[in-house]
Amino acid sequence: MEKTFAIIKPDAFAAGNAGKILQRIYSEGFKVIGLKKLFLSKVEAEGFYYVHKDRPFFDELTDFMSSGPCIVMVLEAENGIKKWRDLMGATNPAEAAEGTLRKEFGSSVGENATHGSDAQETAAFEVSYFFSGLELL
Ligand code: FUP
Repeated sequence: MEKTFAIIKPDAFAAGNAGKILQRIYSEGFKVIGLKKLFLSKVEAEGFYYVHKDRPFFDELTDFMSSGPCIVMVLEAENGIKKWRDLMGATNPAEAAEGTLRKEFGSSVGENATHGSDAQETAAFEVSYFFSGLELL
């Protein structure tokens, strides 16, 4: 079993799609190990996305991620990192496959409904950025 870190982003939360996304998470066979609602500050969003700090979209991305509440989660499944990224679909919802979360709930490359770790190292950083060990029992 492998853990990954996931976010239901502010666009999806504000649109009332958190329940439908959680339904998909369970029906696809993930175990939800950790879950909480947060309203990130700009500084907290910048710390989370620091790997993108030199990218042209960094300011827009961190403004968006701090624009409203989101749900952060730790998910577990066999091959969980890839499994969750496959369920999310391509970064740009316009390019995401039918049946993926970003296709169904995303509206643009920035406002794309969900986040998922892309590798084991990033998953470890992202889980520990938001959750303590006690929250993952
Ligand atoms: P992903 O791993 O699919 O979330 O995509 P990236 O790591 O490439 O990008 C992280 C986030 O930056 C995306 F979810 C949305 C945002 N982004 C933009 O806003 N504009 C871009 O051109 C690329 C990414």
